[in-house]
Amino acid sequence: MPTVHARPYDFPFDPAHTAVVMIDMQRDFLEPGGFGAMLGNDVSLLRPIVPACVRLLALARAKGMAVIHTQEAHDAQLADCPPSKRARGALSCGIGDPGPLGRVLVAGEPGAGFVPELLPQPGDVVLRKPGKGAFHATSLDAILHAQGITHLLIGGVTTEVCVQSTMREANDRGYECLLVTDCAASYFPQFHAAVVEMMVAQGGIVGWAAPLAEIERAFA
Ligand code: TIU
Repeated sequence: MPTVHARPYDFPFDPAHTAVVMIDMQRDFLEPGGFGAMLGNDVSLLRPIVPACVRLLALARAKGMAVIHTQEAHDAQLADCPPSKRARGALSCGIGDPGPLGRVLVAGEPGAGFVPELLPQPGDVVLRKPGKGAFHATSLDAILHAQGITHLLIGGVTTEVCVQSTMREANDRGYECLLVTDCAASYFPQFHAAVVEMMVAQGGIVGWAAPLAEIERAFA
């Protein structure tokens, strides 16, 4: 069985029961004019992980692991967007408003789409989610159960918001989770680093962490 030399200790996993979960690699978070930019962030900080994410997805497909892309987006009526979420930040151009990438964080708009390098391929699962955690108000748990998935390799953006929320939700549901450290990024590098430490502290209280090279090495 492939075993990743991870923190805080080795992470063995069966590819047939493992999914790569790629969190919210959307134009709204990575490109100027999207939701991340509206929040006042330097969105250029997220782009450097894209090549590693491409390699992780290619490895997953080559080794028979499930691939799940999550997408933070709301329906056109914003029926699944709590007013509290829409109001947060008091943005002049916020969720549902027309912006340079279409209506901000609305499904089907250009900004809600994935960055071109990471478009879903046939056989991948695409999961729209209204919250930060991918288990909240979605069928993710049922999808993983149906496919016999017990282990998750998690990447995407941003590390301390949707990635961390999802990893914590998954850990509480009994999934063994590894954060792929160079396939995740934050607008705040210090938050990314802190999350990695939080996940693996206390004997892996939330899970494991390792860079992509260690996952590739596990298959070598
Ligand atoms: N703002 C921020 O850092 N993240 C989000 O709003 N969503 C995700 O992390 N996907």
